[in-house]
Order: sequence, then C-alpha cells, then structure tokens
Amino acid sequence: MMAISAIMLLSMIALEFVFNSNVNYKVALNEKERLQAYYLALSELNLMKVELKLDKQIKSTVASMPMLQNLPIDLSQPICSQMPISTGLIRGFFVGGEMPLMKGASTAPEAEKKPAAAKPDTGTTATEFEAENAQKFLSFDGDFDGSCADESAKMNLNVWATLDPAQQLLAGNNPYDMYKIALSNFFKQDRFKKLFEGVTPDKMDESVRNIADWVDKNDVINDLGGITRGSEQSLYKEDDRPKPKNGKFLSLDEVHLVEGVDDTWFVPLEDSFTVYGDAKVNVCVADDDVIWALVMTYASQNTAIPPINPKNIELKKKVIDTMKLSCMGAQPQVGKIASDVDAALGLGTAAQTTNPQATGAAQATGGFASYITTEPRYYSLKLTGQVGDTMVNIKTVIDVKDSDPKKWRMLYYKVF
Ligand SMILES: [Ca+2]
Repeated sequence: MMAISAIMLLSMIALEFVFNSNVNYKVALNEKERLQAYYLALSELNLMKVELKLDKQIKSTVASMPMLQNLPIDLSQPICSQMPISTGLIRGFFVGGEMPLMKGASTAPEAEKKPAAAKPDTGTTATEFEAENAQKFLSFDGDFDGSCADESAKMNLNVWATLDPAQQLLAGNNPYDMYKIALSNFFKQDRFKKLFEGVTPDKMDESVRNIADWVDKNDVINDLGGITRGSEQSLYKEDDRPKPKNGKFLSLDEVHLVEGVDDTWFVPLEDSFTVYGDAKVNVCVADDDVIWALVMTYASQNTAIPPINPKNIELKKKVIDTMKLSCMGAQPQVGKIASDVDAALGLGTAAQTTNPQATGAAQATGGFASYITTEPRYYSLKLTGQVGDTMVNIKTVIDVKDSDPKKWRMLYYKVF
C-alpha cells in the first residue's frame, strides 16, 4: 500500500512538474512572440512614416508630369491609405511575379515557362535579384500590416473649446451653434436611422448640446441662439460620475462620459470624429456623410442658397461629385472647391460667389471655404504585428506639419 501511494505521489509530482515547465515554456514562447510582433508593428510604423514623408513629394512629381496628369488618379487620398505597406503587399509584389520590371521585356508567365538556366539571359536578372532579395528580407516569422487615416477628414468634437456660445452676429448662427447644427445634421441623416432607433430628434440635439457643453469653457447648459438652461453639472448628479471637463477631449474614449452619448450609435460612427486639429474638414478625403452634413449646414446659413432637402440624394450626389472633381490634382484649392460647391448648390456663377465673402453677413457664416481645408496634418495610424497566434497592435496619432519627420510630434501612442 505504502509503495503504491509513493508511486502515485511521485508520478503526480512528475506530472505537475511537466505541466509547470510546459506552462513556463509557453509563457516564454508567448513573450518572445509578443516582442517579435511588437517590433513588426514598429517596422510598419516606420514604413508608414516613410510613406507619409514621400506623400507630398510623389504627389508633386505626378502633378508635374504631363503624361500622368490625365490619369484618373485621386491624389487627395494619402498614399498610406491607398497602398498601405504590409508583408502581404511586399510578398505579392516581389515574390508573386507581379514585378513591374517584367512588363515590356517579357510577360511573367513566359518567364516562368523558361528553364531556370536560361533565365539570366532573358533580361529579367534584375527581377530575379529583387525577388531573391525580397524573399531574404521576408524570411522572418510573422507579418505586419497597417492603416492610416487623415484626422482632418473627420468632424472635430473639440471645436467648442475655443468658441463662444454668446457670440453675437448680425445675421445667422455663430460658429458655436453652427458646429452643433453640423453635428446634428450628421446624426440625423437617413443612413443612420437604424442606429438611432428609439432616439427622438430632440434627444439627438440634446446629446450634441451636451458634447459641446462638456468641452466649452463655461458651466452652463447652452442651447442654440444664446439661450442658457442652468448648470451643466445638473445632468451629472451621481457622485461617482465624472463632471463636464470644460476642456478638450484627450481621446474619443472620453466622449462616452457625456450624458446622452450612447454606445449603440456612437461606436459605429466613431470613425467620423476626431479630437485633433481645428474645425476645418478636409473634404477631399472625408466621407460623403460628413461632407453632406457640412454642406447642409452651410446652405442653411446662407440665405442666397435655395433650401436643401436632406433627403435629396440627387443633389447630394451632384455636390459630392463636383467636389471630388475639384479635389483632383496634386494641390486642390480651397477657394475653387468652395466656389464649385456654391455653383452646384445653385448660388449663381463661380465668379459671383467669391464676392459675398467680403460682405459682413456672409463673412459671419464664412462661405464654404471657411469650413474646409485640403492640408492634412494629423494622421492616425493603426499598426499590427503578428507572429503565430500572437498579435500586437499599436495605435498612434502623429502631427506631420514639419517637413522633417524627426520633428513630427506623437500625440497619442497605445500598444494593445
Ligand atoms: Ca456650456
């Protein structure tokens, strides 16, 4: 009996030992893979930075080449979003026989059919060399991938931090109210109807009002038209509830703290918002829904423009198509885009529309040019490194204002 117990005990200890060392090994392996994946994600970050640096350079080169000017290339989209570099892309490009060098001299399938010994004579030596190098370069374990987005293509939820709700204008809404109307217009679009099921238009306006109140400087609830309604804090009575910040959101996560902001609609729409930059939206890169919300807001502020029905899909298409056309080329001009949009909205000829901006009332509402920009500045990057089943993500936001990438500020950095 004693012997049997001893054997059982010993085998249990042995089993435990094997189990433990197996766990330790797996933890160590996981750590190693995680570190590898992290460095792969960092490689992707650096490649994205190279793409951003080359962005302007490549665009101006393309724009200066008459041969290429007639190609239907939309240069307003950042290269890093049109062609994000990834191991998949590099492998497909270099190793998959899709090398541009092959074109002209001989087609890829022909080159493949030829015997290996004859290959160096076919003029594809460079291709062979590059493919071999690429294969060597890609011989590491794992993959990286990424995506980039121009933050100025989104609506900034921090605009109210620097705007005065009590600002008096001779005509129309002040900018504080105008950006609230723009955000409401965005939410109320037909396309998002399902997201807002059970939420009345009044509730949507209240949520917008609460977002503005969260970041604006004062402590009172500000309704449209300079009306105030008691203390902002009255909406956040629970002791443990964070109170309005009277300052800018540091990230979109903070927006969830605002009364009335619901995950059911805010999360799906989050990609349309930013906390970086100014109020101006890069319409050449923005989503159609963001553009349409801005256009509707602008049109409602300008009495010279015939009233717009938000559901007028044809007009929406016409305005957006017009805008995309004005955005073509290496350096789209804000003034041209604005006057083309005015023309599409039925506001006389393009020549006339530049004048009203000089008059007092129109200056208050600013003309469409005051809503838009074509200069990207803040980019958010999502980078992924993967080794085996281990995946590491990096999310970062960089300010690319300086021409020297070493001076680019990193505004946000998160590894998860
Ligand atoms: Ca307020």
